[in-house]
Amino acid sequence: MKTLNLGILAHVDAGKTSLTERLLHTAGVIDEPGSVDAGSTRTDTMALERQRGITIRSAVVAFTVAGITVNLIDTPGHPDFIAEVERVLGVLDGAVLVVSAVEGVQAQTRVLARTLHRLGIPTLLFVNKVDRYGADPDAVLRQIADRLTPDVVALGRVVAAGTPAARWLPAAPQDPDHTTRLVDLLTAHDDALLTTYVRDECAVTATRLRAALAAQTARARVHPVHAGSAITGAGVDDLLTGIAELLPATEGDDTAPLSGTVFKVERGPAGEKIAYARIFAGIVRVRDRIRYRGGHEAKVTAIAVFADGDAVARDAVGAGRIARLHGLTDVRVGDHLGTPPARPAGRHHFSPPTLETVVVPDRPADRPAMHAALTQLAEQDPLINLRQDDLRQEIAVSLYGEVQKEVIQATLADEYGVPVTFRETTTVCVERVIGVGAAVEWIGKDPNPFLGTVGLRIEPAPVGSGIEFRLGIELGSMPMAFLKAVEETVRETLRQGLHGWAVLDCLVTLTHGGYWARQSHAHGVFDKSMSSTAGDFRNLTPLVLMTALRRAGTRVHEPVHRFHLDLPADLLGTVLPVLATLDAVPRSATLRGGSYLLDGDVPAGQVHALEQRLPALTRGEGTLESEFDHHRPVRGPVPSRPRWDHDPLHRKEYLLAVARRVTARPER
Ligand SMILES: Nc1nc2c(ncn2[C@@H]2O[C@H](COP(=O)(O)OP(=O)(O)OP(=O)(O)O)[C@@H](O)[C@H]2O)c(=O)[nH]1
Ligand SMILES: [Mg+2]
Repeated sequence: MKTLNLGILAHVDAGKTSLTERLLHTAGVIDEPGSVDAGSTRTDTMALERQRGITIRSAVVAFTVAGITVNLIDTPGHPDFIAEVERVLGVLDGAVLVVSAVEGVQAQTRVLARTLHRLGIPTLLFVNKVDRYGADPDAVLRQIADRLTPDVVALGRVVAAGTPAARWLPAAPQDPDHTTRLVDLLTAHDDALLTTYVRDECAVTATRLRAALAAQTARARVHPVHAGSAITGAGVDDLLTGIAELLPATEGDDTAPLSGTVFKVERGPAGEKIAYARIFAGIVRVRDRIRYRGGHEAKVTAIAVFADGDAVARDAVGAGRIARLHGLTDVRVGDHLGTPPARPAGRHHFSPPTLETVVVPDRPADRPAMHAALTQLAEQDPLINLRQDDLRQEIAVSLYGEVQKEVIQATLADEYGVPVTFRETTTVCVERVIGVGAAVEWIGKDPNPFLGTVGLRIEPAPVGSGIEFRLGIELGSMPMAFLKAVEETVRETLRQGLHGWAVLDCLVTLTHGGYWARQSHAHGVFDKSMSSTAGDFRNLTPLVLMTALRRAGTRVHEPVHRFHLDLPADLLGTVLPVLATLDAVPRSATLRGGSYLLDGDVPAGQVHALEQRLPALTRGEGTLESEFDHHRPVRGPVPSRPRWDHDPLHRKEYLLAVARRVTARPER
């Protein structure tokens, strides 16, 4: 049986969870669609999700349509939970991008559309909420073409938009206008179709066009647009047909070696780990031992797959499917099972968190429990970083925003029984290398306390290029283990630059390398005082690199968000001076109807303040959206971050070795 792993993505509140319910209902899995407002949906199951009416975690439900098993992944739309979207992207065969017919294309819609496009994920668009007052599906379609992609085609139209009686009328296959629109779009990407059409228009039948549409949708070249309402059900049956006919369901190869990806890790009632994995190839059976992440291996103790709205226990799960696997004790989000899949997980698709806060337990005795709980949460959320400072007994988490902070607080209190508060939220800056710097320490030459020669040069690299490590010495001139130790330590060291912030985008070249080969005494005992080890390189590299970095110099940059502010036109004069006090810089202002649309830049650290002031400033009528855009050099005093305990420069071995340096080293 074919499977389609389908993500439902959208800006917050566009109606993803409601649409998921409606699709389950239309597919015949549930008698009555649940309601977000009543807290009765299949996918918003956390207490917090039900209380707040927002999705926090992604969830999987399945139904069958036209002989295809569709695993539907409902994702959260709030930008604070983008990590949840991030990790499902790698397992999708297709997506439905939902756009509200009232609010139109929103900030997160653009972020998601860009990412889906970059990853080449076949995507249908669904213009939802056509029944709501103010819905304007035609205007939204124009916005989609203007702001998301011109390669879209509506497969029908809405009548009585903005009323509860709104309906979706699918275009008739022979409708000449519709045919012209389809031909225009499809021939732009398909020369064979164009040639046939030019020779004989009649040869391009409606069936042929539909097949061409499916083929180009599968290649993510074009995006069919449906519209309707998750609440009244208008247009949802036609969307279901589109999902089955236009998106590429797969039939994986069960006989191939196992290859899968873990995209979600949950804890069961007894605290055991449950991994959600997409199996790309091969088959997993209960009691199979499977390999994942480096050398880890574990036995699968139970398997469940998704079917007809439920998770059902199975003895095995085959290629193409999504399964819940029990028994993989050390598993983490992003782990590959068996052979790594053809589609590499690669870099993160969205920008990393730009805020950070120190978490403080209300009861000091809860510190170990809080630490364990936060570690578990970070495991479930690969974009959350924990930074721990043993000296100060503090732990900090990185954050996307204030809502995520509230969720962490509620989760710690409700699920782990650990009430906490947060210190003030601070901005996470970065450092960029500004010049070229080099340094070298020679083996056996003071003040180098380690048995190794390391020379490094550091220089700036283009924005977004990451940290590149190059060998400026012959590959064979040092054992591989030592080279690896240097490279790994370079990357670790650059997590904290001269001011304590992560250093981005630079090229580091190993210019010198040397070691003393393994030496033994006559009686065969390894003599550490005469033989280089990987540890020497791990300890020496930070010293050399930091000296080189100091010579190169860095500049601290702060994260800047692009904001989109919609406010009543008469208030522009009141709002502009406030923006200035928050260091927000408007880039453009467009008058649309009775309101101004302001686009501009605002430092990430001021977004929350702006959000808080907005209701009072705009009589509650203003709306603000923002997303991370770029880093810019900090103006004014340079913020620095205290160095944390994983800092290689503070490592115990290093301090011990330096101490040893002052005592005599054995003569060679
Ligand atoms: N009138 C109308 N209301 C809708 C429709 N779809 C969703 N809603 C309402 O819009 C609100 C948000 O719906 P959700 O389904 O939770 O939206 P979501 O996209 O899942 O939201 P997040 O997961 O939090 O990003 C709820 O109050 C729904 O009842 C629709 O088609 N018509
Ligand atoms: Mg939702």
